[in-house]
Amino acid sequence: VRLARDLEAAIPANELRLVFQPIADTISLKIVAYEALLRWRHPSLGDIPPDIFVPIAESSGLIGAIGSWVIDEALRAASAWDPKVSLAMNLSPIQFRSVGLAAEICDAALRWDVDFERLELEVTESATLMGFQRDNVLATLEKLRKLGAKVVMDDFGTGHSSLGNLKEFTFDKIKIDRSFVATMNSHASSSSIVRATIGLGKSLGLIIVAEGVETEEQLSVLRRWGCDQVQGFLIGKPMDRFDLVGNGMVLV
Ligand code: G
Ligand code: G
Ligand code: MN
Ligand code: NA
Repeated sequence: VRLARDLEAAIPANELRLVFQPIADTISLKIVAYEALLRWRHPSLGDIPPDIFVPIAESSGLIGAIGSWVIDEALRAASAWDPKVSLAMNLSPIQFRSVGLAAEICDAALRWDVDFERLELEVTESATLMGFQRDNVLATLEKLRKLGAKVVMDDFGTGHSSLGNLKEFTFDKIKIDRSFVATMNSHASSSSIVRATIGLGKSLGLIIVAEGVETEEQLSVLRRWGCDQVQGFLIGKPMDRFDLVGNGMVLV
């Protein structure tokens, strides 16, 4: 209750910010996108991880306002990047309850003059599974896809029925959850899952991203298996938008 109340004040109090984590091409290691990740610095409790406060925002109804802030702020940042670099944003399933979500993303992209082709919308499997809003999710994602945005299945492998979702929804990209990547070199089952997911994604014509890549060894295995893109501490940590300048990505 207390955190929910504090979270309500967080936007006006400027306690929320976005950081941006690079996603690179597996072969060239050139940065192809940044994922916007939300951070909250609580005035007395310090940094609260999104795993804690995003669910609070979802259950308290604050995710609408916070999600709108994220969309605007992320597009503002992306407007200063090399236009070849895409912007990945996380969308909560709750945000799809608003019929205005597609229009909101469109407005922000137009306002900040960012091409729709540069937008990657990350949804988790649970988002696509919730029966009562399946149609909403589908309609909204299709609208945005028609305009050129890419739809990404986030945290692949951790949801309920990954394969059913892949069949029923049109995705452009799959992100293999970092829990599989982390144990790839120690658990044969993880490495089989990663390898099979890459093969499955390729046969469906999807771009495959591995998350949580921390070691050269993981990178070289992912390269060998044909994973398209990589994200993780080896490539780069989430950074403040001003620190992206050092990466040569910021134009203005
Ligand atoms: O940045 P970090 O790895 O701590 O993020 C943890 C989780 O919080 C991730 O699963 C991510 O999807 C989620 N998250 C981060 N930023 C946002 C955001 O802007 N909106 C939503 N809905 N979830 C986010
Ligand atoms: O959207 P998603 O839930 O996947 O968010 C990615 C989260 O994973 C972010 O919170 C980010 O800080 C975290 N993360 C990114 N790269 C790494 C990594 O290489 N190792 C670990 N342990 N966490 C990572
Ligand atoms: Mn994500
Ligand atoms: Na993820």
